[in-house]
Amino acid sequence: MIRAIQHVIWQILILATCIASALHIDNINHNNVYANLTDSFYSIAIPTPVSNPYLISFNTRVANLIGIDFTLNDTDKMIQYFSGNKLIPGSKPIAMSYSGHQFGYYTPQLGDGRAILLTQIKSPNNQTWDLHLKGGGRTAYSRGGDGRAVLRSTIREYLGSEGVAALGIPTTRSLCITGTDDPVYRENVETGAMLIRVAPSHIRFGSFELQYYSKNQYNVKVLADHVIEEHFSIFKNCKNKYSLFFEQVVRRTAVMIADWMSVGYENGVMNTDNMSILGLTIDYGPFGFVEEYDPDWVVNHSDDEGRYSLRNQPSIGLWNLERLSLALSPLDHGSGLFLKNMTNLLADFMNIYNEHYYMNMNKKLGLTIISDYAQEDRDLVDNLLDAIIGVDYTNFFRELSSTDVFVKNIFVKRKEKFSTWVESYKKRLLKEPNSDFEERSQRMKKTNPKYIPRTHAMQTAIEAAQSKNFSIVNDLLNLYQNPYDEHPEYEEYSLPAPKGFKNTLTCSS
Ligand SMILES: *[C@@H]1O[C@H](CO)[C@@H](O)[C@H](O)[C@H]1NC(C)=O
Ligand SMILES: *[C@@H]1O[C@H](CO)[C@@H](O)[C@H](O)[C@H]1NC(C)=O
Ligand SMILES: *[C@@H]1O[C@H](CO)[C@@H](O)[C@H](O)[C@H]1NC(C)=O
Ligand SMILES: *[C@@H]1O[C@H](CO)[C@@H](O)[C@H](O)[C@H]1NC(C)=O
Ligand SMILES: *[C@@H]1O[C@H](CO)[C@@H](O)[C@H](O)[C@H]1NC(C)=O
Ligand SMILES: *[C@@H]1O[C@H](CO)[C@@H](O)[C@H](O)[C@H]1NC(C)=O
Ligand SMILES: CC(=O)N[C@H]1CO[C@H](CO)[C@@H](O)[C@@H]1O
Repeated sequence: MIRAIQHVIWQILILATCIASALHIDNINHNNVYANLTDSFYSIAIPTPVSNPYLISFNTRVANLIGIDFTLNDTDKMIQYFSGNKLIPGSKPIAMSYSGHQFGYYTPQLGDGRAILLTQIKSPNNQTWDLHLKGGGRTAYSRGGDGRAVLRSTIREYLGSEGVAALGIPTTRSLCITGTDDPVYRENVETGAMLIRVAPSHIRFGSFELQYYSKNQYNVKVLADHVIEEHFSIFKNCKNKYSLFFEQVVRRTAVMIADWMSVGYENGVMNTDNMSILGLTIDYGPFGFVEEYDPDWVVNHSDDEGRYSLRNQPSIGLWNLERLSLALSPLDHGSGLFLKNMTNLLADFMNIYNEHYYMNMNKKLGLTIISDYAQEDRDLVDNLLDAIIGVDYTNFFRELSSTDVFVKNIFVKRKEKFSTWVESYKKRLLKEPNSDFEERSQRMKKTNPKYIPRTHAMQTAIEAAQSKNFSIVNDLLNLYQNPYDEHPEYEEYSLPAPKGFKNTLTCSS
């Protein structure tokens, strides 16, 4: 009887937590399930304090997403927690271990060299979130590095990940940036900063590879079971759970890359340790959005062979999934059936990719009747991309959304190819239930963004932030979080890089 009453009270309490929209940081529900694995999967890592940390930008959208609340009074506390100077009571900070294929070659020991998983929390709606501190100092995997991050790369990740999220693409998120005046020594002396990265999990393909190549087959199973339990729990009692899990990874990876390709996003470092097991865009390094459209564009100037060029992303995604399937092969237990299933699932990757990619692209063209396999609709996309080589990718589609192309010209370099395309577009639109331009334009403006994180615009924000003016960082955050709105007062940030803008991305971050 008493137990029953207790149960009711407990239920009411839980209900109250659900109604309360957010938890105060000190009352957060920690849910350190990853740290509950054995230390083959991580090393304990305590952040190294910095002097006089200050807040650079705070993203309330992500705070709401993960259900934590800060009253203004708590700014100081928040800065202490999120710079790594103090630990949120109940945290279990660790650096995750992994290995991976870098530029095609296996590297045995990688791991979080400048990131620390501070804690995992459970939001009021029961979703688990990793709070990852980037730039928090040395870990067991830092090798020669200092474990710090520079303001420059931190702002790029903050704005980049929020922009990618707002375009509807699965990605890790960014909660806030804090700064310090402690110098960080790179090629030059730079300003240091700390980023709080947030995701349901930071487990990578490389997390599995590390166990596989250390010949620890049991741990491959432990990690797979962990991921299934935490992220694919509907499969956990199925006999073929590993096949179902692998199918999800294949599908999510294909969809993520199709999304990248339709907005012209280039990841830049698709090493297997930079691939999320949940199909999230992760590790914003030399990433970028193509401006003058060129399928062979390579954002990393030192990637001479163009391994990670725009057009190579789908095939590299598949190559990475093949490496993952090898790492998962011990789960087969000798029957050959799981291996066979993985082979079949990999064989389906390009179909899933193409289906999703052409669906996205057909939407960008304002089509509503979308048939995955209509060759005519795929040709319409391919022929257009061939015609717009050399013009700004994002602005072209935005212009196509606002200009009636049958009435007024849009500037392209390949005029003849484009006018042939316009004729085929006109013909295709006749099949739509409504060929009215205004109606199509409204729809297209909700799928063709005006504002995407452009390297030169972010550079402006970085330079201002280096002189302690954070207003442009916050302005750009707002623009990239609302990429389909006009914001006429910010027009300049929708423009391509000015002639002569030198992309000064370097390897150091
Ligand atoms: C960690 O493992 C212990 C022992 O199995 C268990 O009691 C506890 O609930 C686990 N914690 C989490 C957060 O899963
Ligand atoms: C916030 O600070 C003000 C003044 O310092 C104080 O009066 C108020 O009670 C504080 N509020 C909370 C929620 O702590
Ligand atoms: C959260 O999980 C608890 C138990 O695990 C459950 O009782 C509760 O209904 C869940 N709340 C929501 C909002 O899903
Ligand atoms: C392989 O896939 C088939 C078809 O989906 C399924 O019935 C079978 O259980 C899977 N086998 C394994 C070992 O996962
Ligand atoms: C760019 O590519 C080069 C050559 O493959 C590689 O060594 C370097 O690490 C890459 N840069 C970044 C920032 O990933
Ligand atoms: C910060 O930069 C913005 C944009 O350039 C400018 O309008 C503002 O006045 C600057 N703020 C300060 C305090 O200098
Ligand atoms: C941006 C980023 O974090 N990229 C990482 C990708 O993986 C390589 C190792 O393969 C790291 O060195 C990069 O830092």
